[in-house]
Amino acid sequence: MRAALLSAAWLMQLGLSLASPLRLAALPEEEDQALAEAYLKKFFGYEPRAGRQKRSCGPDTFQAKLRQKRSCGPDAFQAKVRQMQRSFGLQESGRLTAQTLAAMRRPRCGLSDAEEFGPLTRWTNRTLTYRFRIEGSVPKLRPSHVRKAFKEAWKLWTEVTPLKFRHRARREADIIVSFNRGDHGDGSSFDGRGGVLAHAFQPGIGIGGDVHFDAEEDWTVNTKGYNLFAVAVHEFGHTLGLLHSPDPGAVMYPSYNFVTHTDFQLSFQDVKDIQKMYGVPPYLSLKRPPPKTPERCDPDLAFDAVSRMQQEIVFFKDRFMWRSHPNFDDIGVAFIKSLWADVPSHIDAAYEDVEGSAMLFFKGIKRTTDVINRVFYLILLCLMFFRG
Ligand SMILES: [Ca+2]
Ligand SMILES: [Ca+2]
Ligand SMILES: [Zn+2]
Ligand SMILES: [Zn+2]
Repeated sequence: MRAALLSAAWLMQLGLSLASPLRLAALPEEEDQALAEAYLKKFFGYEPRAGRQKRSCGPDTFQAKLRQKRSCGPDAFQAKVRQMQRSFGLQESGRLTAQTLAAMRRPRCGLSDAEEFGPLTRWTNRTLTYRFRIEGSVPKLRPSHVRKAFKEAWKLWTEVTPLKFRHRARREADIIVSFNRGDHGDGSSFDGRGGVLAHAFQPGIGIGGDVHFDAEEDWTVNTKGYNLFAVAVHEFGHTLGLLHSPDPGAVMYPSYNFVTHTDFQLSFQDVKDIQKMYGVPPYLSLKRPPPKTPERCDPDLAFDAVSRMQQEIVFFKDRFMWRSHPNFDDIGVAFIKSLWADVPSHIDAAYEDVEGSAMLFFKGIKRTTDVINRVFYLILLCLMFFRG
């Protein structure tokens, strides 16, 4: 009985895994190419060949031909794909792999990854003021829920810096947070449901530091739709001056990580980056240390668990899983919670129940000298061995 209390198991039906990013590669190639071109144009400053030819592909000199090849030819497309892959921490192949296309399909922040920001800008004040300006309606969300989500999002940043935020109901403020639709006058139109969810401006006067959320999204305060708190944490990072991070565990990754509220925290990289700009707070009161993202190629990396899942082999470590599919040569990293919201991080074992089309996860077996626990652990291992 005691051993059972120390351990917890999660049984997850595999139907969910069919929504995996790897299936996306089955779509027709032209569709993928069109998606990639539109994406790279929007976020990485890619100029497709047809548009370029009229303007710059004229002179017949060697240098002009070389320039033309670089900016107009397939090399330019591949270079942009590589740049995009670098931004997302993917393998830089320059090819539209399944993982690359999956990353392009994820809802994301509207900030371009190709913009030249120059030196990082930061606020000189340590106390910043913010205010909401709600233009139009925010579907389904009560103003009190909106305020709470924003307050909690600020808190993650103030916990690790000497910064303070003060809410202002009426007077002007450093940071104006608003919900906007379509073209809202700043040259970066919103695109309706999905795609770009929000964008923010770097520190500065006027529009500087302001945050805009696409009012047409299905904003929520839970795991359905798009969690306002999760998106706000990322956008507030930009408001403070942070750029995107290629670390898939970072809040500042270009696409959002939607995990449950209680599991949401800044990563080691986020904290390092923000403290580089603003320093450390007088008292550090973090309940949990900010998690580092494991490096796939770290020679000292030991996985928490490895299991088959249909055709794939899945490697688990901390909050993450890597999925290796026999038909694709790139291995995708994802949060375990992105597929199974109830499965905790740092699991002890996982196995696929082929007959039941389910995955079983185990966590919480204490590896101590406690005999009962050891026996229970062995039972679990045997179960895995014979049924797997
Ligand atoms: Ca949108
Ligand atoms: Ca402002
Ligand atoms: Zn962003
Ligand atoms: Zn805007």
